[in-house]
Amino acid sequence: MNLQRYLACLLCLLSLSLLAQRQTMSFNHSWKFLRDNPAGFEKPTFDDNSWKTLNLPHTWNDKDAFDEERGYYQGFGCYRKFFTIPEHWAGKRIFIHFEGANHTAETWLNGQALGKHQGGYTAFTYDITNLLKPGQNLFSVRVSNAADMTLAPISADFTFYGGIYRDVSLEAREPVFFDGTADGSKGLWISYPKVSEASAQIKVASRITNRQTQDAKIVVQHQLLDAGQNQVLFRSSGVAIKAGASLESDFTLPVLKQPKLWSPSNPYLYTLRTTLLVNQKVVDALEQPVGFRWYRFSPDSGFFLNGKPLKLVGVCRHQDFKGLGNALPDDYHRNDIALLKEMGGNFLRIAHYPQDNALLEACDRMGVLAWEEVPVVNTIIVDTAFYRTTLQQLREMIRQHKNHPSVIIWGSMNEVLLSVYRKGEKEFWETIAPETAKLARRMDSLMKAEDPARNTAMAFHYSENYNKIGLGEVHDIVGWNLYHGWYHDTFADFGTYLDKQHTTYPKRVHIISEFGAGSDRRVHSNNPQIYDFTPEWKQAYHESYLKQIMDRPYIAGFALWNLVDFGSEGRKETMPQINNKGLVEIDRTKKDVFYFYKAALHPQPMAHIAVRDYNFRVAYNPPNNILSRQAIKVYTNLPEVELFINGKSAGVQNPDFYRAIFYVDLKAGDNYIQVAGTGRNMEVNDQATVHLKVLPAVNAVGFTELKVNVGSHCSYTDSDLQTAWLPDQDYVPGSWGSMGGKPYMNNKRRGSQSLVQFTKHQPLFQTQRDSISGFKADVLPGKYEVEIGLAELNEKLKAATIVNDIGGGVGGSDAQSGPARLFDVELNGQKWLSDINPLQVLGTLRSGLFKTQVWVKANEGIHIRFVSKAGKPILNAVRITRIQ
Ligand code: GCB
Ligand code: CA
Repeated sequence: MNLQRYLACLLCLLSLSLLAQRQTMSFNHSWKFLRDNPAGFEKPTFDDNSWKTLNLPHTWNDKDAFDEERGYYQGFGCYRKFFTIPEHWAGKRIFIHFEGANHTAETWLNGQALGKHQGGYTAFTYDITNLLKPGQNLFSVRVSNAADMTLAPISADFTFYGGIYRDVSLEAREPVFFDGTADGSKGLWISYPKVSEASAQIKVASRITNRQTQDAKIVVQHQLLDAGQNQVLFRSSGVAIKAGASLESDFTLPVLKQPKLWSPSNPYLYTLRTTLLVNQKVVDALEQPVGFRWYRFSPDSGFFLNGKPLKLVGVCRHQDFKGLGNALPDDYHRNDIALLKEMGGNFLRIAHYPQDNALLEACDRMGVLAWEEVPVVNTIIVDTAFYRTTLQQLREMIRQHKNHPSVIIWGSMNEVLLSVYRKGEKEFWETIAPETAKLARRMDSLMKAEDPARNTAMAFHYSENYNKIGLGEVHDIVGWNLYHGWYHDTFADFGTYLDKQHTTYPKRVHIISEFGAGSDRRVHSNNPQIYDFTPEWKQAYHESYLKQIMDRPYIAGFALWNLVDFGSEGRKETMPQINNKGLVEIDRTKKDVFYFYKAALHPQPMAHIAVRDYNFRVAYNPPNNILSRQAIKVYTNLPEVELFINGKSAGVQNPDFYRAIFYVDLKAGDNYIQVAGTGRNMEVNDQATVHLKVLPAVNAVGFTELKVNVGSHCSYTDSDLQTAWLPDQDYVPGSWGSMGGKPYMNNKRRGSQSLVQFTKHQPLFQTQRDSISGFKADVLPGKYEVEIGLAELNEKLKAATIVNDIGGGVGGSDAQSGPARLFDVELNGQKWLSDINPLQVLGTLRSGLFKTQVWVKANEGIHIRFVSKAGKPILNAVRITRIQ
C-alpha cells in the first residue's frame, strides 16, 4: 500500500469513527394518544392518564376507513410524550424530526409552541435546544386531518389517514452543523452539472449554522467514496461563520474521470461524505448517495438515459397497507420497490404525494427512476393561503428529496380540472381555469429554480380542457391518465386518442402517467366485459395497453395505476373503501396480471400459470361427465411452452405477446397443472392447482344446490363456504334461468357503485336483474329451500316519499315521481311474499334475504314469479337448496 492510499484509508476510518458526532435516536416509542382535542392538553400539568399508549408510526383511521359507516374520522388527534435527554447529550443542539404527520401538526415542548406544519407528506424539524429543561420534558403534538380549504389535497381518490404516521427521531449535534431545519431537509443539496462517460462533476450547496458564542473557522471536507468505500475524490475548503449566524455556500468537487454510471440495470452508488471540522475536530458529518447519470426526453423518440434509449416502464404507488392505513414501517416501503423490480419495472410515479425517504433510498439502491409530486389533486382553491401551502409543499419535497439520484421528474398537479364545474361553468372559465394555469406556472418556476436539472410534469385526465387553457405548455412533460376500456370507450381508443395528441402537439413529450382497471378475485367471467371487476377483463385491458404503448416510440413510458390496491374510503365498488386497480392486493398478494408485466418486462426466463386469482371454480355437471372447456392462460417470455394437466400434455404453444391460452378439460377436484419451457438455455417450470367443484345438474338425482348471481354475467365466489354463485342466464328449459328484464345499469355502468349494507357479498347485491318476471329451475320432486336476495339500488328513491305507498296505493298523491316498485312473489303458483317494496322493507342500499321451503311435485320444478303492482320488480340473487 502506498502512502497516499494509506493516508486516505486512515482518513476514512477516522471520519467513520467520528460520524457519531451527530447522533440520531428513534423517538417512536410510548406516546400517549387521544383522538380528540382537549383544552390545555399541551401543558405538562394536563392529566393524560386515561389516554392510550402507543408506538409510532400511527394513524387513527386504520379501522374506520374500512367499515360500513360512510366517512372516517377527520378531526384532531393529540399526542404527548415525556422524555429525558441523555446525559451525554449535554451541551449539544437537540432537534426533533418528524418524517410526516397528516396533515397539519402543531408541536409544543413543555407547553411552549415550537411551530405548526401544514402538509401531510413532507418532513419537518425543530431545534428544541432552548426550550429543554434538565430532567423531564414533554412533547405535545396536535395533528389534524380535518378538511382544510387552504391545503392540498382538497379532494382525491384515496383516504386521508390522520396521525403521526411516519418515524420521529431526536438528534443531537455539535453547535456547528448542517442546517436544514427550515425545510425539513439535511441542509446539503447535491447536483451534477456535468456527467458523461468520460467525466462527472458534483456540486454541493449547503447551509451551515454556527450556534457557538464565538465565530467559527470551519473546514468543509468532501470525500467521494466508491461502492467499496474507497475514496476517489477529496476536496477541502474553509468557511468562516459568525457566532449565531448561518451561511449558504456552494462547493464544486474536482472532476471524476470515467465515472461508473447509475442506471436501473446497474444502480451504482457512490457516497458523498461531507465533514465539518472546527479546530481539527469533526463536528458534523453527512453521507449522501451519489448516482451519476444524465437523461433527456424527446417528443418523437421518448426517454434516453446515459445517451441510450430506455422506455420508462413502471407503476404508480400509494403508501398504505392492509390493517395499517398509512402508518407503515420503512421495510414496507422498500418491499414495494422490490416488487417493482421483480416485475421488471424501472419507473415509479410516487403518486400522489411525497412518500417516505426509505422509498426513495430504495429507488436509488435498486435502480428505479422516479417521478415525485405534490398532492394537488382534482382541483385547486383560488386563495392565496392555498397557493402558499402548495408552493411550500413543493419546496419542501424538492429540498428533502433532491439528493436522490433516482428522481428525474417533479410533478405539480394531478387531474386538476376534474372537478371542473364544481362552482359552475362561468366561474370555472373566468376564474378557476386561469388561476390554475397561473399557479401551475408559478410551480414550474419554483421547481426550475430549486432544481434546474430535473424535468417537470403534470398529469391530465381525459379532457381537452388542459389543452384549452394552455396547461400543455407549462411543464416539460405531459402525463396522461387514461382509462379507455374501463370507465368508457374501448381499449383501442386509448392509442387513437394519444396518436391524435401526438400529431396535434408534435413538440410535446408524452408519458402515460396512469391507466388501469379494477379487479376482485371473487368475480369471474368467461365473457368479461367493461367495468365488471373480473381479473379476466383487467388482464385483457393491460395486455392491450402494454402492446399499444410499446408500439409507439413517441410515448416515453408509463406508470400504470396502480402497483397496489389501496384505501379510498369514498369508493364503493365490489370491494368498498378499496381501489382495486392494483397489480397486487392491499396485503401485496400478487394478482396474475403482475406476472404479465413480469413476463414482458423482466429479462429472466419465466412462465406463470395465470390461475392463482381463479383457482377455485364451480361447474354444473353436464350429462356425460365431461366439463365444458376451461381456459388456462400462461404468462411467459419463452418462445414455446407446453402445458400439462394432471400429468398429460395439453399441447405446445408459441405465446403471442407474452401469453398463451390453452383450452382444457378439468376433472372434478384438484387439477394439477404444469407448464414447462426453455429460455436462454434454462429450463423453466411453474405449477399450480385448480380445484373444480362439480355440482350435479338441477335435474339430476344428486342435485344439492343452485346459487345464481342474478343480473350479472359474472360468477361470485364465496370462499367461506367454498362455493360460487353462477352467472345469470336466461331460462333454458330442462335447466334453470331468469326470465324477463335486463342487468341493472347505473351511469352507464354495470351494477351499483354504492355500498350495499348488511352483507359482505357486494358483487352479489350490487348487481341485479331489473324488471324481472320470473326465475325457474327444473328440479326433481323433493323438498327445497328457496331464498332470494334483494336490495334497492336506485338511490333516487327516497324513503320519506314512499311511506304511504302501501296504504294509500302507489301512484297516489304521496308517491314520488321515480320508479317506485311494489310486487308480489309467487312460488309454484302460491303467493309467497306480498306487497314487497324493497325500499320500504329494507331501505335504500340494504341487502335482505327472504327464504321459504317448498315441496316440489313431479314435472313441476321451481318457478318463482314476480307480479308487479307498480314499477318494476327486481332480483339480486337466488339460492335453491335441496333439503329432503
Ligand atoms: C385517476 C386518479 C387516481 C385515481 C384513478 C382511478 O385518474 O389520478 O387518483 O385513483 O384515476 O382509479 O380512477
Ligand atoms: Ca346480483
